[in-house]
Amino acid sequence: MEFCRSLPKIELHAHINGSISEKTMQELLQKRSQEGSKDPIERWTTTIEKGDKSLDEIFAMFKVIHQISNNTDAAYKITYDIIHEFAEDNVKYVELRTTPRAVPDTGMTKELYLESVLKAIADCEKEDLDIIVKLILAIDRRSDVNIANETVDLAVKYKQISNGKVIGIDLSGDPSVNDARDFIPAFKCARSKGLKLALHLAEVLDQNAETESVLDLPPDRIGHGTFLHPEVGGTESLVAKVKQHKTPLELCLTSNVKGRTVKAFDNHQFKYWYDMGHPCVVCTDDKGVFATSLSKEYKLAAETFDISQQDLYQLSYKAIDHIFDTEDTKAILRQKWCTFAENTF
Ligand code: 6MZ
Repeated sequence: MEFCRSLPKIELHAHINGSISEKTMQELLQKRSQEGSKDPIERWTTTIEKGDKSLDEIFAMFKVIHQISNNTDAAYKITYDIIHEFAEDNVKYVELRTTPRAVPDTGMTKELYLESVLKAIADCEKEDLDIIVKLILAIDRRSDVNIANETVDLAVKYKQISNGKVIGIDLSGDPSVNDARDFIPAFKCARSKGLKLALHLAEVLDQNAETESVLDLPPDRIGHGTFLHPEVGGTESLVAKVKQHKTPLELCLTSNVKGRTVKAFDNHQFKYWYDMGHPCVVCTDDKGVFATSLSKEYKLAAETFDISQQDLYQLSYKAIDHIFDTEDTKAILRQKWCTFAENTF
């Protein structure tokens, strides 16, 4: 664990409202009760520490989290705390992702929400933390095409205003709902405006047809890709497309096992792709909800798949190739990794 903690790391798949730590959640709840809020939420149990839950139960948890993070102050605090927590875990570069959200009751518009998140990122930057933070805007697949187009417009607008902090579009949300193909025009529009695409694909079984079409874009990265390969219900054709484009996979071990889409760690799709030398990036997904950290995920990967310290270092070093930021940022990061290697091996 000590090695995994000291290893410089890249986090490319972290949903803001799933990454809230227990500490932040308690502080937000305390503030609410001091303000006399009459919420039904008395005691928060964020994490799935003991025993796993189905994806349905996990999505129900997001609804509860969203009740607490329903105002701009909370959005700011959550983002600010998450960045500090990743920095403490030796994450040197993080791409956070979030779904723009409006809550009329508290006066929070999608714009005000994003401005709070971006202000937290900017304030952390001023503190000289040793971490670079970028933002991806998420399209929730439960929403309709008009909302997806609005999200792309917001990403374009805030990419400019924030001087490149917003760098991409994600597709996420309950994977059993709707069809990802409906959003292909929105993805193409985003790409034409200089945004990268990090899309959740094949997170659940029986999505081969939509996955096949979306892979033709192709996306710049794939979230999960749990059911791509034939052994688990995917197809050779899906695998061929992912391999042809060398599309990196964002892999979240704890999330998939706790969410019961993968039976056990040693069944995780990480093994299939890593063993063939395909680009794999270890990520947390929702470090709060799943009670994990990026260091823990590296340790899990090392223990489960018998990866040496040198190979673990390579795994984290190669993640730099798959960030959405510029070549200049990649060069800065590579320098940090080389310094670590010189001092360690
Ligand atoms: C799909 C997920 C997810 O956007 O409010 N989200 N979508 N699969 C997953 N695997 C477990 N984990 C999180 O963060 C919370 C939202 O992220 C998406 C869901 O849409 C969830 O509502 P934000 O910051």
